[in-house]
Amino acid sequence: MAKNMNTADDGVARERADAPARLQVVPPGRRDRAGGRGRSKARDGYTAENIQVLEGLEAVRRRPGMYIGTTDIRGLHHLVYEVVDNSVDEALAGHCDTIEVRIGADSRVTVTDNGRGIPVDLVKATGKSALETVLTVLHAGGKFGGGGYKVSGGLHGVGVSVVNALSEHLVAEIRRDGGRYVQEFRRGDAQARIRKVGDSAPAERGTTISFMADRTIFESLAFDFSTLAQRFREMCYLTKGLRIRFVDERDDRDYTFFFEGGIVSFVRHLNKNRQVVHARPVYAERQINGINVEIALQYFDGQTEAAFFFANNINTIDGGSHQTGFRTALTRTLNEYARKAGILKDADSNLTGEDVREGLTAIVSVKLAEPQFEGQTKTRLGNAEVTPLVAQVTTEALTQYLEENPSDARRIFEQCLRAARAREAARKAKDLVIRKSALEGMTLPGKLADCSEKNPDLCEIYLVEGDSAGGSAKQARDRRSQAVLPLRGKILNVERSRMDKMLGNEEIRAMITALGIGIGEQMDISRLRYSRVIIMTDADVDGSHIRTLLLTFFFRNMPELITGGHMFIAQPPLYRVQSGKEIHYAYSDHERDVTVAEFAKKRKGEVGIQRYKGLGEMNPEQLWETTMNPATRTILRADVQDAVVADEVFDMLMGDQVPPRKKFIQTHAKSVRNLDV
Ligand code: 0RA
Repeated sequence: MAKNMNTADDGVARERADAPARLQVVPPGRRDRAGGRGRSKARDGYTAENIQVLEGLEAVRRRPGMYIGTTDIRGLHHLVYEVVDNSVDEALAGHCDTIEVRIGADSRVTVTDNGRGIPVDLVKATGKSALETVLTVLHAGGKFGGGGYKVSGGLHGVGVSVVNALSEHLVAEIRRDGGRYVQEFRRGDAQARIRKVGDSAPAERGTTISFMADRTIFESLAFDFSTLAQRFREMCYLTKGLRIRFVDERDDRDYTFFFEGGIVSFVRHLNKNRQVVHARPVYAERQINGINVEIALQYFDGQTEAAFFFANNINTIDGGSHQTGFRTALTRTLNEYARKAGILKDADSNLTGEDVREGLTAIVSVKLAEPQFEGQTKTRLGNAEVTPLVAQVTTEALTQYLEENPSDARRIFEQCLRAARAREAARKAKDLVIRKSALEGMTLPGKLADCSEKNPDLCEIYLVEGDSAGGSAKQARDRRSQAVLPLRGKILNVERSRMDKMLGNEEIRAMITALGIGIGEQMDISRLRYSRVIIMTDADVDGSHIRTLLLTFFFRNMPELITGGHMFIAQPPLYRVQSGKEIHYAYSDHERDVTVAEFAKKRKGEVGIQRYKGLGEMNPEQLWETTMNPATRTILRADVQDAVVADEVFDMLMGDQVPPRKKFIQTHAKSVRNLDV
C-alpha cells in the first residue's frame, strides 16, 4: 500500500503554478476551423502568425470547435462520448463489463467503470502521474500502459484532456492496487496533487470521471436523453456482454442496456417490427491477423436495406473497405449458390447488388488496432486490408448457412428474385412518371406559398405538418425569404411503399416539385430552390412520426439534401410560462422547471403554464417569434446520423409515451426472440 502511495505522489512532479508551459504547434490549416464562438482570451505573447503556438489545454479552451466540432449540444454530447469511449475501450480490452453514466439534476455527468483503473504511477516523459497526464496533456490517451488497449479513436478520440479543459470542474477517482485515489481539476488545471483517500477492495476496482461542463463555453448544458441513450444502446450491441446503465436524475430515468447476443440482438432489434424471411440471423465472428470481424444479417419482406457498418464501434456512415468486402461477398455468394442449386438457370442474368440488398438487415462490425478514417467527416473506413477479410468471413458464414438451411435459402432467393422483377417494373413506372411530370412543365404545387426572393441562397422552405399549422405559418412567415408548404395528414410510409407508388403520392410530388431538384437518376442538387429545407411538425408522437417519415424519405431519395447540410428541423417550444406580463417559452421540461422556479422567486403570484400540443395552438405572431424568426429561433441541422436514427423502433421504445421510467433492455438467451423490447 505504502509503495503505491509513493508512486502516486511521485507522479505529481510540480504544482501547476511553476509547471512549464507545454507548447503545442497548431498547423495553420486547422487554425480557423473553429466551430467555437471565437472566444478571444489573447494573452501577451500570442501573435497571429502563420504558425500559432498555444499552451496546452488553453488551446482547447480558446478554440473548442477544433477539438469537438461545435459548442452546441453536439459538442456537449461529444464530452460524454469521449469519457464513455475510454471505458468502452477498457471493456473491449476485456477488463471491464459494467459502465454507469449518470446525469445529475445539475447536469453534472459521472461515468463509472469497473476496469483496471487508470494508472496512477509516474510517467517519466511528463513528470506527472499517468492519470494527470491523461487529463492534462493533449492526445496523451493510450500512450502509456502498453500498446493495443486503445482500439477506438477516430471520431471521438480527441482525448479526455479535452473534456477536462472544457469542464469548470472535474473529479477523477481511481480504485486500484487496494487504494482509492482522487484528483480534482478546474478548467483543466489540477487543484492539488493526486491523493489517496482510502482503500479499495478488488471488486471495487475501476475509474470514475465526474465533470461539470463549462457553462461559459457551451451554449447550454441540456443533454438529450434519447440521443445519448441511443449511442449507449449501440455500444452495448457492438460489445457483447457490456452493460451500460444510464441514469438521468433530471427526470428520474434509469435504463440498463445489455445484449448477450451482441450484433445478433442488434439485427433482431432492427427487424423487430418486420416480417422476417428466416427466423435465425446469419452470424459469424472471426479474428484474423489481429483484426476482429463480426457480421450478422437477416432478410425481411420489405424493399429497403438496413445495413450498418461499424469500425471500432464508430458508425461509418460513408461505408468503406468493410462495406465493400461485405457487399461483394454477399452478391457473389448468393449468385454462386443460386446457380449451383439450379435456382438461377443459365439463361437468367445474375442477381444485382441491389437485388440482394433489398429487405436486408445487416450489421458489420470490425475492430482493428490502427483504423484509418477517411472523408470529410471521417466516417469512411480506409484500411484496404479489411476488404478481403470481411469478404472471407461473409462468404464462409453465408455459404454454410445456405447449405445447412435449404428452405430458408429458397425463401431468401424468392425475395431477391421478386426484388429483381419489381425493380424492372419500378424502373418503367418511374420513367413514365418522370417523363409525365417533365411534360407537365414543372408547375409548382398549388398549396405552396412561395417566397418572392429568387436567389436560393437567401431562401428557405418550411414543410409544415397539417393545413391549419400551414395556414398559421403562411401568415407568420417572412414572405420575402420563407416559403411554406403544408403537408396533409400522414404522408405515406416510404419505407414500405415502392418508388412508383411513392411518386404517385400527392404530398410527395408536391415536395419534389417545390424543391426543384428532381428525383432518382435525374436528380440535380444544383437546382435546389431553397438552401434550407426546414421540417416543422408538432411536438407530439404523430409529429415525431411524420418527421421520421420525411427524414427517411429524404435520406433514401435525396441524400444530398442531408449530406449537403440543407436539411433542418424546427424547434417549436413545448411550453409557454407566464407570470404577470413576463412570458418565457420553454423548449424542454427542464427549461420549464427552471423558468417556473425563477418566476416564483422573482415575484409572488401565479405562474401560468401552457403546454403546446401542436403548432396549431400558437397564433402566427407566437409561431414567428418562437420558431420561424431567423433572429430568435433555433433550428437543428439534420445529419445523416439523425436520418439513420429516424427509426420508428427507437421512437417507440424511447418515446415519451412509454410509461415505465425504469427499463432493462437486454437479451439473455439467443434462442428467445424479441426479449429486447
Ligand atoms: C491503460 C492502462 C491501464 C488502464 C487504462 C488504460 C484505463 C483507462 C481508462 C479510461 C477510463 N477507464 C479506464 N480504465 C483503464 C492499466 C494497465 C494495468 O493496470 O496494467
